[in-house]
Amino acid sequence: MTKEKFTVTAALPYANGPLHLGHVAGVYLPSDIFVRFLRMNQHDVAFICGSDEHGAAITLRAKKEGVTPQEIVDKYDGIIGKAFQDFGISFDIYHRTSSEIHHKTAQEFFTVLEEKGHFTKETSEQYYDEEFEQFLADRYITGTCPNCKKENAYGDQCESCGSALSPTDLIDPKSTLSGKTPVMKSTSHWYLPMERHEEWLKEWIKEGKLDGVQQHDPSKWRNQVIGQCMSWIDSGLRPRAMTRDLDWGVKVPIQGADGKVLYVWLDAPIGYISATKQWALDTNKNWEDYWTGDRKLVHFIGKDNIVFHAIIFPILLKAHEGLILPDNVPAYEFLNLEGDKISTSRNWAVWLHEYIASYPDKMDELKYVLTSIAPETKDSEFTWKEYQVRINSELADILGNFINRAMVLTQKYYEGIVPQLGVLTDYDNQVLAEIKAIPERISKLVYAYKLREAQAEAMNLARLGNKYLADQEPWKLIKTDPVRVETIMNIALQITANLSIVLQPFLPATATKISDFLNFSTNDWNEAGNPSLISAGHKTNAPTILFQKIEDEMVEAEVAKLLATKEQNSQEIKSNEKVSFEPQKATATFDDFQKMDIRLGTILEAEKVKKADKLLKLLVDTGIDKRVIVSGIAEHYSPEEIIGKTVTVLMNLAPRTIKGIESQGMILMAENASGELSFMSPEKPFEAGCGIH
Ligand code: B3M
Ligand code: ZN
Repeated sequence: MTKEKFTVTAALPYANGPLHLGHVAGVYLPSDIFVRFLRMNQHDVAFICGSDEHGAAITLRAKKEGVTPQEIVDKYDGIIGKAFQDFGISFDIYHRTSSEIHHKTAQEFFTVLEEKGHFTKETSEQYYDEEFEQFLADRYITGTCPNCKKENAYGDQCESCGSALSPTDLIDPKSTLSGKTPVMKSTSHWYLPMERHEEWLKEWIKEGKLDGVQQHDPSKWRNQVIGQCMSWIDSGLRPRAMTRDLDWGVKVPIQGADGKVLYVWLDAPIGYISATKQWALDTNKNWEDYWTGDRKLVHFIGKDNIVFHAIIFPILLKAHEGLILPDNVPAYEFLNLEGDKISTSRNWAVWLHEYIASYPDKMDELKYVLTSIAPETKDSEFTWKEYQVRINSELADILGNFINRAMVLTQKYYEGIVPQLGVLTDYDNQVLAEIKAIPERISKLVYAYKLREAQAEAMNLARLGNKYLADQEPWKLIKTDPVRVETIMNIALQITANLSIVLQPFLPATATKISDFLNFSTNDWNEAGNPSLISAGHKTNAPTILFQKIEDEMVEAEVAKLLATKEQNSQEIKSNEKVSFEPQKATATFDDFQKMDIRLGTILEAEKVKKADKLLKLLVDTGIDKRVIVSGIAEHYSPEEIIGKTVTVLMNLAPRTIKGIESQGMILMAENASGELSFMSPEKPFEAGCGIH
């Protein structure tokens, strides 16, 4: 394998909240596995990350917590950075976009593009919140997504379908600050005319070529990445504002641009470059070496970041000139949690720092489970039950069991000394052939960004070992054929040694433990596949148990914790309900009111209307007659519970035929903010027919 150069980035997490398992499974763990693997193959690698500390994600959080944006980023940068360290994500640098070097780098970048004529300055009407005296971009504005029609899409993107948006795309836009419908107001900004880049982008994304020269292999790009980019390009690229009217961010480096900062999606990816600069300063390197020449730039991201990394940042990099464009943008889908979307605002998440605090000796267990279920090509789901099953029946019963048997029997039979390899059977030869083949299969999968399958392949080596010992039963043969047992144990120890290598990218702590047991260690991937890694006569150590089984109590406690969150959320929703009632309607005259005949009526009969989920057919005693009324309350009341109730009836509403039934009037209901209904029943036992005036 030729040695290559890689700059690997992991999406900069917003310093507006802690990390949850979705972030870990879909960005940080896969990038870490990839990088550990590259390092073991002696490629030249820089692994870059840091906190994204600008943009509305930060300022809105600060407003919510009643503190300054600086306090927010300091707090969460600390929590996130520590969690990465404790969990064991092996960044070369974890930097911050609030740093001086970043502000300077981003401003210089902007200036280069401005001077080369890559921006246009335009004045336009933008949404503005009059109450808060602020323009509304990005997360300051929400509305219905024009693509997937889900509510609460942001002004820059929809988190449901991942599409990138502009505020004016939103249906029924509302200010996040005041909750009100914004007005339009004029302001000037620097725009990136993306449409100028359409042609080369198409060729580059679909064919991997830039000016006819092959840059990357598009068959290695995930379908959803190419698909999302092409659908964005095909729907027509438009100029995109690269500056904002805000006071938190990187100041626009142009005179007279007071009160304007760089768009967070302009400054954040440049954060990869400024972090590289800082790292180069710290370690005596040239940062340019990591952003120029024959180096592969790889961005690990979540699917909601695709267009920013595969379209906008490449435009900026190319426009700047001299910098490399990404070789691949492995984007991950979303990880759900126990049947629901992970949500920071609803606290529906397993927080990494909390997991670490609760289970400080179970990092590899979590890594294993998250890689096994990683949302590589479609959304996937984490449940505590699956966490338990995978650890108990895979890590403990297969890997742990095999290693323990191999090491314990070596202690027992040979006082820890590796025995001789003797005459080989066909079975032995098959096993040795597999030892040779597996590392190559893992390599292929890792280079294809199929880390889930790659880890499964590494586990296949443990499966092979476990089965080999179970089939050969050295514990029985030791009495009848001790010479044969030497060969079996030698092979079992070769498998063990190979596991200490191939597991390293995925389960680094476990691999180290196995190395300690064996008293053998290498971090050179090329040594894997060798069926005689450790020689006869080598002294090994007594093992300890690799994986404790996960008890039902732990699963139950974690699920209970989540359910408590759910309960708390629904309480909060209830207590927030007072907020949004309809404003008063236009004035009605006394005559208007007099026209309406409203009386008490008693429900005599009630039944569901066929093929209509919402409707009940009622027979109501109105004092003057018994009449049929169709009412849309079936989702709130069952027929049985309302028979006999005295309610309020609008008598002289023009009859309407609903689902073939003529409805002669309407039952009046009160409705609260969450859409619950209540009858308007008399406070005293008044009878049907009484008028309401
Ligand atoms: N801060 C992550 C997110 O969308 C965003 C990534 C920036 S990477 C340059 O949650
Ligand atoms: Zn959408």
